Amino acid sequence: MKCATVAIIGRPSSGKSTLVNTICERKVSITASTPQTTRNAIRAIFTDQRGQLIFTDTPGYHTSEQTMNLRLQETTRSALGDSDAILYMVDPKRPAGAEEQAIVRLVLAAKVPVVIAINKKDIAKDAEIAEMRKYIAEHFSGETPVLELSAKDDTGVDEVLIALFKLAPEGELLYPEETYTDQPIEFRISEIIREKAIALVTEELPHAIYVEVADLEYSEESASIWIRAFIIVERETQKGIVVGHGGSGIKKIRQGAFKEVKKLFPGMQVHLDLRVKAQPKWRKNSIVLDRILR
Ligand SMILES: Nc1nc2c(ncn2[C@@H]2O[C@H](COP(=O)(O)OP(=O)(O)OP(=O)(O)O)[C@@H](O)[C@H]2O)c(=O)[nH]1
Ligand SMILES: [Mg+2]
Repeated sequence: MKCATVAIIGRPSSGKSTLVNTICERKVSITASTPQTTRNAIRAIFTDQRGQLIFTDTPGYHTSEQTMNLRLQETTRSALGDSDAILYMVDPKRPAGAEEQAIVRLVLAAKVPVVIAINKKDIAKDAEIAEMRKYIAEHFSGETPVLELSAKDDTGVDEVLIALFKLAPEGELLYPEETYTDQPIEFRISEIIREKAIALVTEELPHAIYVEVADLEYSEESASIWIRAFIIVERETQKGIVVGHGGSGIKKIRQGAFKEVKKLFPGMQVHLDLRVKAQPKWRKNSIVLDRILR
């Protein structure tokens, strides 16, 4: 049996969370078309007859000095330090710049085996992939596996797993076979709601949103669960954008989230109550950040 912990690192929006979802064949980590979606180190566990790969999906590495961003960078760096291997994901649609360079430095400094995944091959032009390969060859040894894939279309993903199992050490499974994540249920619910809220808004607003599950009440008697959650924005004026005309926005978020949250509680009746509130400057508030960026 083989068993390895694998940190997935890459720039925001390179497709890290999409990949773990494809590998685990379910939503383990939320995704969005806007960058900087993942805010925590998210475990995604894959097990088959070869053994177990314990992935850590990390926040996209973005070089900015803002308080929250520095915390996200720290989360990513510590995931790298704790891993047997790194899966370094690049987006060939975006030219490598200073940010990519900072990631290359981190990856090399970790001194663990690396597999490089050139993602989005379904939309990348041959010239863009060639350009990315050239960049990689300038920084990594010729022995580093470089694979092309589409995390979205599930092409080339098996080859990534093969490459990772090849370098994984022998070891017993760390998690039971059927486990695919270790996220607490409140966290999963809040992430699902955040995904639906982010999908609805544009520009800077996705970054101004966090979600908190305030109440989770089980009733065994009626096989039901009551969930009360807050979607929190930074300014009063942003509340209306989330709520939408005549409540259409919040209704859409609730419907989308409800469908997925229900799957987490099979056979139970789910009640999902969503409220929107503003909390000025939460992204600089260390009490909030400590709570949501565990
Ligand atoms: N065409 C195409 N789009 C992809 C592929 N993989 C991911 N995407 C899209 O890229 C966007 C970002 O995907 P995510 O998986 O959220 O990216 P991420 O690297 O986790 O982003 P952060 O959490 O912000 O670091 C989404 O719109 C995905 O649908 C792919 O293989 N092909
Ligand atoms: Mg992500």
